Amino acid sequence: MRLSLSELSAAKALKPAYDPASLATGVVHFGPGAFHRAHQAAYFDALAQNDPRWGICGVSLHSTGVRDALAPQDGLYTLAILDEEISYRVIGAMREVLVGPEDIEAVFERMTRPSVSLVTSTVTEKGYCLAPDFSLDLQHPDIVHDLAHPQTPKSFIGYVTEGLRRRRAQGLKPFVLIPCDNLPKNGERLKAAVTVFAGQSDNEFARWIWDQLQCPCTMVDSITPATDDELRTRVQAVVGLEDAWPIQREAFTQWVIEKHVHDGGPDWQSVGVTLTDNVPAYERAKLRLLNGPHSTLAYMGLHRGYESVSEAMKDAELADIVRGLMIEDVVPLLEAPEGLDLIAYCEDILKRFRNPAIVHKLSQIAWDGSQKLPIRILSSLTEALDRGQDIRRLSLPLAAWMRFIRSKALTGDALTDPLATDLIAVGKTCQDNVSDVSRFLAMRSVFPQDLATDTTFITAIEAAYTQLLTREGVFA
Ligand code: CS2
Repeated sequence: MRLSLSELSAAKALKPAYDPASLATGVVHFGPGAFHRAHQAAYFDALAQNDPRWGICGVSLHSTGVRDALAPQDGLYTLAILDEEISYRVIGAMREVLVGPEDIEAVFERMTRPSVSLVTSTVTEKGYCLAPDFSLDLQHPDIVHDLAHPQTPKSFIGYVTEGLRRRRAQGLKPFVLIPCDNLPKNGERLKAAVTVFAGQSDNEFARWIWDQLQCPCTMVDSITPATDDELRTRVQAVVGLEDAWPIQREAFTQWVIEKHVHDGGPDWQSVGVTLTDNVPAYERAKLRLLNGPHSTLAYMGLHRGYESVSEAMKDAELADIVRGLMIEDVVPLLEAPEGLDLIAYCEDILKRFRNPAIVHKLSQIAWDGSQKLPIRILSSLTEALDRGQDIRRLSLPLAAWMRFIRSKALTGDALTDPLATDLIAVGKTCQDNVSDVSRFLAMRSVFPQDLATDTTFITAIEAAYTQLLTREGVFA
């Protein structure tokens, strides 16, 4: 028997204490992948217990997978919380999933409903089509396409802008736009990108967006490994119903949203969302103390032959490198958000990394390194360099990433990265000696000129690269 509204009562899991079918669509979410369904959808599900206005319409921009899995299940899926305690919960907030390219007008119909006052996104770093300086990349092929064909966009930016244009034409207020990706100043940058896009054809419209659109910055956090068949089997055994796409995550979850104006918006605080004026402090701490170490474990751990985060954390030397990087290298660069002890925050993160109840694949975290490393590691490294701090340890993940690209180029395994073609081309020219470093540093889309030509940086990165080549990455 498959999970669905008619079978819901049979599910041996925590069930929605409301009728999912009665929810109104209040949110259009772009990118209804695992992270969204583990994180924001769980908050909307909690809101729905008391307020039926926040049902979600998910919009996939590329694949049909989520729609095909969830449509026969009436949008229901199981959230497995795997930690010291294990629990299973059926989420009812996802009311429908549309596939953008198949149903563009339906997407705009949802975006222009008066009941829809929120648009959220988890489209990954690359989904915002930004240049290395975080401004809209007007050369990006999807942006070029969308500027020429605004009614049939391909990019998230194109959808949002056209949705806003239609709302304005119908005399509706803009929706509140809440990006939920690991991008510094995500709200500020998204708003700037949408305004620039609109301004390419209509300055008045761009001004309307600039004046009226609320696009708060956010910090989102919950470790969410990709779904695999093991999880499907496990969920079916425990819940007693087949579920084509359950989701797993740790117990910890955090959502911090910049204070903003949203008349009649959700009662965020009632479901544990933090509203603050100081999102940058949370976001910098999280990007640099969780995501940076994650990427470090990914590239260094793969180099040492490990598969998952918890396995890599059992390597005492690697765990020491990561702890040192967090506490000695990064913490001194940060301002603590109010009431947060950064050292305790680091220890909690290290404990989360050791969580034996989940298998978080290093290869999953290793995706899109060209987009992630500048935000997660280079940001700290550049500041450490400016302050004259030791940057040898912060250079290790970058050198390990270069080795990772080299090994992909050698084996011919697929590399998931928007710059894959360029990276593999560089990887293929590697000589497996220190001269490889300069080939990577020449990539301006990853390493800014000032940094790439700094002699202290070059020396540190070459030393780290040599260390990885000659020994098992011992850091002395
Ligand atoms: C991870 C994140 O895959 C990755 O790059 O670092 O997805 C991480 O698990 C989340 O940001 C945790 O909130």
